[in-house]
Amino acid sequence: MKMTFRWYGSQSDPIPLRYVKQIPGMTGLMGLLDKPAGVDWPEDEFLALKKEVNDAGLALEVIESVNVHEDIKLGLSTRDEYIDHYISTVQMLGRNGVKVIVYNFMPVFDWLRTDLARVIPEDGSNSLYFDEKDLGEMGPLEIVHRTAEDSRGFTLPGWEPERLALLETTLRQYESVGPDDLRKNYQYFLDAVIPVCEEAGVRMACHPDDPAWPIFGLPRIAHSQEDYDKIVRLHDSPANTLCLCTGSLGSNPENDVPGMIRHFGEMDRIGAMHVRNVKYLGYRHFREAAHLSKDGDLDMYAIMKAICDTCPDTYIRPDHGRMIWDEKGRPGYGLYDRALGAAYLNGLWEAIEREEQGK
Ligand SMILES: [Mn+2]
Repeated sequence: MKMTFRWYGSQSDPIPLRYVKQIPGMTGLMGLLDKPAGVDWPEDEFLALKKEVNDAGLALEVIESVNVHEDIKLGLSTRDEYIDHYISTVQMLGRNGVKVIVYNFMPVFDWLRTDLARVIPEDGSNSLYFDEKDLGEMGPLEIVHRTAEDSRGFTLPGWEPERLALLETTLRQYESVGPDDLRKNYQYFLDAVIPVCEEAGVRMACHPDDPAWPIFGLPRIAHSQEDYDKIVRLHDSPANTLCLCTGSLGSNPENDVPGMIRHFGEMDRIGAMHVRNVKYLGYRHFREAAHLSKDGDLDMYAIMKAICDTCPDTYIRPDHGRMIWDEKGRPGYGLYDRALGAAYLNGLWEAIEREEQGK
């Protein structure tokens, strides 16, 4: 297991890289360039990022948020140009040492919450929170504006201003796209990109829908084991993998998260993992919790054990954290609670490995 950390780049992330390096057991980043979907990533900018990260003593083998353009998901005739850009980005990342690209195929909305700073009454910290009932009262446009206001000036992943400007048009375009249409468009994308990944030594890792069910009547096709079985079959290749995000999948208690890790780990279809905990508050109602098992509803020991047993070499990162100790930062992406999360996951890992060695 290689422990990594999401970092937004020195221009927009208040956390210095040396702080990241000082987290025990931290080996590298899941990094990104802040580019709109559909753009061919410039090599010079990536090389500058890579140098900065490597100079801090960290690896840059996983890249996140190489976002898939909406025209590809919609299957529009303009998609081929955007797929060409994607391919060129994959080739560029591959020749510069990147092993895994984390992405998603969610229509319009990336991850979604109804409150980005919900106070946890027990200890006064706050975390990201979702209650479907609140969505029922707000239309998609309203929730987007509220999210933008709550993010304290930071752009949230998947909520780039360029995309939001087109929101109404895009929502209308999806009215005629069902889950099977979306899967067909997904297959078209994978058929073009995966052979390039195989040559470039890169694995694509699909992040699940978050929360793990359809919203606003939009088709969503990546939130259960059954969904993921279909995705790995769309283009059968060791380069067509998943980024199992325990918090996203775990937002739906019907998902057996450790079981899913074992299922896809044994198939060698896990390219990366996001590991965090969630607390159920009711039907389609949850908040993000500290990583510790007893603070939420996921069995973090069982999750780490499943990783150790079936995909022990994968990249993982603590996913979102709470805001604690009065830290001011991007919701979900503060330093302190993610560092605590990494330390806790490393502790579980050491115990599991020792146990294995003792057998
Ligand atoms: Mn995640």
